[in-house]
Amino acid sequence: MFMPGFAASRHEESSFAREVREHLSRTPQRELPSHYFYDAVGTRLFEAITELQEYGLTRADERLLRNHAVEITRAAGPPGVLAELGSGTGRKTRWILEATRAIPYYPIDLSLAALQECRKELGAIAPVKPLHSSYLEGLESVAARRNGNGPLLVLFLGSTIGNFKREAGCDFLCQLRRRLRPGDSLLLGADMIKPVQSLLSAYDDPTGVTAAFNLNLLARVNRELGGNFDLRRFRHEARWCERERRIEMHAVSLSRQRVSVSAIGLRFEIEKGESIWTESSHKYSIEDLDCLALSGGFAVRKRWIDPEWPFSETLMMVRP
Ligand code: AVJ
Repeated sequence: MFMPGFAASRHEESSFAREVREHLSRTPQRELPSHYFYDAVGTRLFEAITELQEYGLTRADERLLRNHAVEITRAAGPPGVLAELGSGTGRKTRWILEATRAIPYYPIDLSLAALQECRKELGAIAPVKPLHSSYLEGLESVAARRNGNGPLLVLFLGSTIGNFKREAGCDFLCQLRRRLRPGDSLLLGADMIKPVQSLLSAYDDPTGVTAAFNLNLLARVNRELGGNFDLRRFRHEARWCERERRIEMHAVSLSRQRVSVSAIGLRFEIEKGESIWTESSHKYSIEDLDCLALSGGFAVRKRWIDPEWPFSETLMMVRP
């Protein structure tokens, strides 16, 4: 297994410190970067979210992949190599792998535990070659090792693209495109625009699982960077931003209070009602996705949409 893991983990730690300092110091809106939600606690809380009645996103993604795996792989080439950005344990990818011959599968993720589980679960279906790295670095390694194995299919599922600001999502697709060649393809999972009330319930469920997921980011800063956030003096809030067509999650301060994060030498005061912005989940229309594909250097080949919870898988081919 290729896992230049330990150097990467140490690197990861210091970038956590750096990014937290930079984001918490932003004015007038303090922020925290959403990709740090997924420590051991956060990963479990996210798994619980995916089981919630109100949060249909992950089930819709899985339904589409399960029901259309054969069609997807056929339309993609069929592929000779599979890579997945942010694979986690690769649970959703089983059907795609079962629909292909035993082609090499490169799951790319920052969680070593998830990659190990992935290899254990899927190793019997295909040769699994975990890459412990960021998305683009991982894709770079895949490109370097693909040999003459035929077209590469890249999976970017779960509407992770939604966490990027629209402009950054577009840049990201261009970066991705640059590491691919004609004949390669990308399967992009994206959550669609839907009635605001159902989105607000999905991101502020009545059992409070999403609230715990959100506040765990403050808890992680406490645990790993010597922060003193008093979690009882913050509340979870999910907001719909109509202009940007996104759900925003915030941790709102319930009183004026002082916060310090000793490992990064940061102290600040936060007002009652002031928030720390922790996540954006952008929602897409069909036109948004067509436009994203085009400006990223891809041509849309085919699209599947779940009727129960509007969610889309868009298969796009690299344009020469
Ligand atoms: C895993 C990024 C797709 O934005 O819906 C779930 C994370 N945040 N509930 C999303 C999340 C709040 C999720 N993604």
